[in-house]
This record gives sequence, C-alpha cells and structure tokens, in this order.
Amino acid sequence: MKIGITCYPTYGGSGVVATELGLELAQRGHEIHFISYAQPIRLRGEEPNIHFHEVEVSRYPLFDYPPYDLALATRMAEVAQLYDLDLLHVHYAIPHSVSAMLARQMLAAGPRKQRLPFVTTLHGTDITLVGLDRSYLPITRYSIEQSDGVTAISNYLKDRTQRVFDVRNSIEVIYNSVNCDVYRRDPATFAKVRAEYAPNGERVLVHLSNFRPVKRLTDVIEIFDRVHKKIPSKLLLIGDGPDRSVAEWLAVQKGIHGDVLFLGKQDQIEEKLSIADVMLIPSELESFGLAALEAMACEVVPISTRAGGVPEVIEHGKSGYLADVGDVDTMARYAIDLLSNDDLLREMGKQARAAAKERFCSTKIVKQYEDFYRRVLERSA
Ligand code: GMT
Repeated sequence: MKIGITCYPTYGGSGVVATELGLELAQRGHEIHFISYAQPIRLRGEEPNIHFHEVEVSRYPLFDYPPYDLALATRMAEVAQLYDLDLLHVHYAIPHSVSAMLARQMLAAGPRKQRLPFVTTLHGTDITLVGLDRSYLPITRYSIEQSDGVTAISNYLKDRTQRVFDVRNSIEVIYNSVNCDVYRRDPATFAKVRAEYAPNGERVLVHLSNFRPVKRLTDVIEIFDRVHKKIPSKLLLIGDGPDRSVAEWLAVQKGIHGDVLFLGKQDQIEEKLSIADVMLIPSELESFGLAALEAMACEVVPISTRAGGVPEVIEHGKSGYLADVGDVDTMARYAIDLLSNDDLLREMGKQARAAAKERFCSTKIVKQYEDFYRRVLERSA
C-alpha cells in the first residue's frame, strides 16, 4: 500500500507512535509518505520506503495565525496525487483529520476524481483536553465522524470519545506498540551507561515526559525524595517542558538536586531508559502511557497512577504497580519495596518485558493496522 502519515513531529507520544508505525510498515514493503511541518524526530531520513514531505506555512504580516491546517490539506492532496496514495492515516484529530477531510474533498472534486480515504487515530489529549474546548468540539466531532476509519489507543479512550463526543461511527481499539528489538536491556550498554549516572552503585529511577502539568512532575520529585531518604539513588528526568523549573526548585528545596539529573530531550531514549530500575509515571491522566510500555520492554518496572488507560497496559502487582492520582506515599512505598529486594525487582522486570512482548510488540500491532487499512479500502472502494 501507499500510505500518507501525518503526525506532530516533535517530542510526544502520538508522534512517536506514528513514526514507529511508519517504520514498521515500510519494513513490510509499504511505501510511506510522512506529511508534516518537520521531519518526525525518530526518523533519520534515509530509511528505505520512507519519504518526507514538509509543509511550508506562509507567514504574511496579515496572518496573526498562519493557517497550518490549510497548508497541510493542500500538501496532503498534492502528495496523494503525485504518488498515487491509497490512504491517509492521521494521528491526533486536531487539526489533522480536518485537513485530511479537506484533502479528500479536493481530490474527489478534481479532474481524476481520486479517492483518498483517511483513518484518524485518537491519542488522548485531542479528546480529553483540546477536543473538550467548546471552540474545537464541534469540528473535532465532525472530522471524527467524517473519517473513513477511526482507531483509539485504548478502550478507555474509545469509551470516553463515544460518551463525551457522542460520535456515531465505530471506533476500533488498536493499542500502542513498542519495538522490542530496539527497546530492550543490552548488558554492555547497561554496564557502561549505568556507571556514568550511578557510579557508586546507587539505584536508578527514571521519568520520561513532556513535563506538562498533566504529568505531575512535582509528584515525581516528592516520590523520589521519600525513596532517597531510605535508599541511595539517582533520578533521571528525560524530556523538557513548562514544569521543569518548578521541579528543579522543589528538588533544591528538598536538598536532593545533586541526585536529580535533568537530561533534557533525548533522541535515543532506549539507552538511558534501559539502565533504570524503576520508572515513575504519576500522571493525572494517560490515555495509554507509552512511556510505561517502553520502560516495560526494557525490564524497567513502571509505578504509575491508575489513570485513564494505564490499567490496560500495566497489570498491578505483576508488570508494575498502580496507585491513586496524588498518592505519592503509596507510590514511594512500592518503589522502596522493589528497590530493596533484588529478586522482586528482577522478577517484575522480566514480567514487564514478557507482557510488552506478548501484547504490545510492534510486529503484532502493525498487522492490526494493515488489516484495518484493508477493511477501510474495501469499504470505500
Ligand atoms: O501526553 C502527552 O502529553 C502527549 C500526548 C501526545 O499526543 O503525544 O500523549 C497521548 O498519546 C500518547 C501516545 O498514544 C499516549 O501514550 C498518552 O497517554 C496520551 N496522553 C494523554 O492521554 C494525556
């Protein structure tokens, strides 16, 4: 198949999922065309069967708000025509599915009357935050209903979309996936990188996010503070975002900033991730929790909140631990129990990897998307 993929190309779960899916599809022989304002961060740009088409947005003085969605729709239609795309797959409803809808209409009305069905994958904040803003809700609902196929990354998100948006078309749940060959614990990297960050044999905790308020970064610091009082340990913070300075300040106030390492945005996160013992994800809401899955694949035990779709990913007491949002004491207790028991830590790490491989391995999930695309193409033929 010839597939156009649109996503947010910067750091963020939906862009990562879209890029990894494109890479898997390309490996399976499909021709993949990424269409976005920048090259997705996890693309090197030289992979076989992968093409990138940049969307240029004109910045005339008249435009206080440059119309990206229109430029995107135009580029989608151009690429679809030039490369004879079979379908478009857009990740994140706003504004991507609206642009796809316009591109489909433009091509259908054009001289070749080309069909361009599009699939929308809902990732979470497009529904739970952005889509609930009154100014976006009607158009988000409309573009979801107009999609030729809709998928959601968890049952939680599917139910919430149906309940809150009252959309009539069916939504298929296709879970996020992880490349288990890339995300794994490599003994040589483990020994080398771990010694850099924990030279005195300290335990290592990690957090990975875009540091937005929904991630509750200060809870990460609170949990680590409790753990640090009992166990010599280091906290690696991967990512960046608006709550970084408040977290830095809290770490200073608590006198633990020397052991809290802000690593910033990283390209090859698997190297850093796989050297940790435990990942902390105390989010207010996660529709899936891709970071938890990536940790699990690396045998890093996730400790998270039972928010949104997370319980569909982490099995409490087996592949990780779950607690209520804001219950930093319980999350710290789980971390202390794990970090003071080598056997338990190793056993849960193995269980976590086994669960990631069995249920969320990208080689399995990519086939579900292929099937879904075929059904969409048959329906719209
Ligand atoms: O959570 C974010 O800040 C980013 C957002 C995104 O669009 O990248 O993440 C959402 O999509 C991820 C990939 O499907 C999910 O793993 C996250 O749980 C989801 N975030 C929320 O629902 C808050």
